[in-house]
Amino acid sequence: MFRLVIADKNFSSWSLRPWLVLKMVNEPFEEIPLHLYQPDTQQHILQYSPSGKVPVLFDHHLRIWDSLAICEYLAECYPAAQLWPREPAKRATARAITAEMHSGFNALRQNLPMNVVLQQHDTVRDEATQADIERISAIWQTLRQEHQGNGPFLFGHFTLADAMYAPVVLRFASYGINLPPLAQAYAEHMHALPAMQEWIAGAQAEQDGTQD
Ligand SMILES: N[C@@H](CCC(=O)N[C@@H](CS)C(=O)NCC(=O)O)C(=O)O
Repeated sequence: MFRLVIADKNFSSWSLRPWLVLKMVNEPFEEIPLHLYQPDTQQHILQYSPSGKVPVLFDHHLRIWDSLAICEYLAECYPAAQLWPREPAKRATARAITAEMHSGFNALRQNLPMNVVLQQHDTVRDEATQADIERISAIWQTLRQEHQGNGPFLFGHFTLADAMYAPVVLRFASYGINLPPLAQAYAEHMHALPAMQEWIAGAQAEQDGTQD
């Protein structure tokens, strides 16, 4: 059975991505939860992760750190799920927006950090954050326009691109970001997925202190 080391569901956007992929392919896995922002956080993470960051996936003796490397591995483990679109042009676009998320949107990350239980709709946004929001909104709107007929996800069916943007769906909900209609419908669909609801419930339980 896979073991996935993650951090707090309320805060750990990088953990959500591979966690969601495992849920979407219906693969049972053991979850190893760690806590961020504690004096011994780094020490605990280093017991599992050579980079000092989570998530980390264990498949028997194989250890994979970094959310995108884990997602890529899962795409290879589950070819039938088509976690990358089958068609090369679509796959290239999916990889481009995935890379854009993995390596960019720093202003959004810094200024609108994931905090699942937070509802703070009056945040003042600087120019760089607003530009990140507009770019993501345009990505979602354009892809949904193109793939409307093929299903509710960015490329019709669920792909790694949806997983990479899943934390942004939660951020936009927390900070009350307005989106154009197709992008908004996409965000609502993602938010309502049973796996996303499970993650949200986990974040709420952590914050209520009902879960360690
Ligand atoms: N590029 C890494 C980033 C992982 C990352 O920054 N994880 C955060 C939690 S969301 C972390 O481990 N922080 C702990 C620390 O820096 O002490 C990935 O994609 O997995």
